[in-house]
Amino acid sequence: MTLRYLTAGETHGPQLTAIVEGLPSNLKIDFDELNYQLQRRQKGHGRGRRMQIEQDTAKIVGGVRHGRTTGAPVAIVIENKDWKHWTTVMSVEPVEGTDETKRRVHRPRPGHADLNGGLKYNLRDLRDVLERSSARETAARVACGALARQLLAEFGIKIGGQVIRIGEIEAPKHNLPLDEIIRLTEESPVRVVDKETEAKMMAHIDQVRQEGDTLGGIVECIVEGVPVGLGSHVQWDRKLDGRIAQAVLSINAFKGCEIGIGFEAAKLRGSQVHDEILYEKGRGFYRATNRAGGIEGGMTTGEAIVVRGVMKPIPTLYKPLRSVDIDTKEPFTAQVERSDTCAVPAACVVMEHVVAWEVAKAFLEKFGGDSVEEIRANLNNYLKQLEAY
Ligand code: EPS
Repeated sequence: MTLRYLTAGETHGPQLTAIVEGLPSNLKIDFDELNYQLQRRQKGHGRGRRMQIEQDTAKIVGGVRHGRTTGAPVAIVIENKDWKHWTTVMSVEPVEGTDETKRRVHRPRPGHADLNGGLKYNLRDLRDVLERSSARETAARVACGALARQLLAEFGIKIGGQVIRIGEIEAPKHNLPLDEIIRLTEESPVRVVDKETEAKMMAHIDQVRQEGDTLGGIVECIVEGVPVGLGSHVQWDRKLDGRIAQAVLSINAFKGCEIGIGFEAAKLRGSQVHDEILYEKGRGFYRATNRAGGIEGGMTTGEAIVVRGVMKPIPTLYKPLRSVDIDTKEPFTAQVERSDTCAVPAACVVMEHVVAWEVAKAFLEKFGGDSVEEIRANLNNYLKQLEAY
């Protein structure tokens, strides 16, 4: 059985729920680290008032005993603190009341799932769609990814992320080591390493917020310490780059994904793109550069995995866009809703976790065992094989 997870829950419902299956037994769970990752996702300049209400903490209600996984499915619950304001609107039981008291939504917001979801599921209250399509769900995904991250950490695999662009402001290129990137971005409200860029991005967000508009951006995730050979070239759905891209594009509002130099490769020559192969005794094979972003032929090369994702600006705008009422079929300009102006720094944390998940899944496919000890033995055996190659 491969690693898998499901999430359930609505943004203004009582809680988010996740079930993770396929984690080995005897993985020591660091509860503080798990909640630390959830808190990281809540931060960032440009978030709205909702984040002042929520204080995400993961309650594990299955699969962990005395601080260690047992091999059983791990069940996680994250409470929505905002729920107390929505008990009638989000009641599971039928309630009496008007459209107003139930806060029925009949005016689809452009750029959201509202209209497509209403048409597809034959729902005349678009709240049924928007409650689930909300990016609130990414809290549950970060919790699942945080467990994958702890599994990877057990085997020396480390993950970090940084914001590359917010709207018009792009961060300058740098060659800082991953530990430095992690340290510096953690101190930054927009998750960039450079203070000058940070100030420009924050001012840009403030300006755009005043104009009633929103901003997107580009985020990058780096995974270090990955052994060569995760994923496979032999079948389309086993290629790790394809699987990572699927995970990244599944994050709310993500419209693009690239690995390594990605889209830049289109304008360069082959000699400027491919990474030369070198060999050193003790170190083994390695690449002179890492433009491939750690993946060639659908498999890890042993260099760092570098993934970028593009997030579109949040579609809930204070500046109205045209839409059509599903009852009257009359045009209207969208009403004001509470929202974030920019959630790119939070999306960076989400991306780290969905990528961690895919890497952990590929890791378990290669070294799979039912306990951490069995996996370690399999990994060590493989590393010996690589040494002798
Ligand atoms: C979201 C809208 C806002 C965000 C929310 C995602 O929530 P609300 O409608 O309650 O103001 O705050 O993000 C989160 C709650 C979260 O935890 O990230 C949306 O429409 O996607």
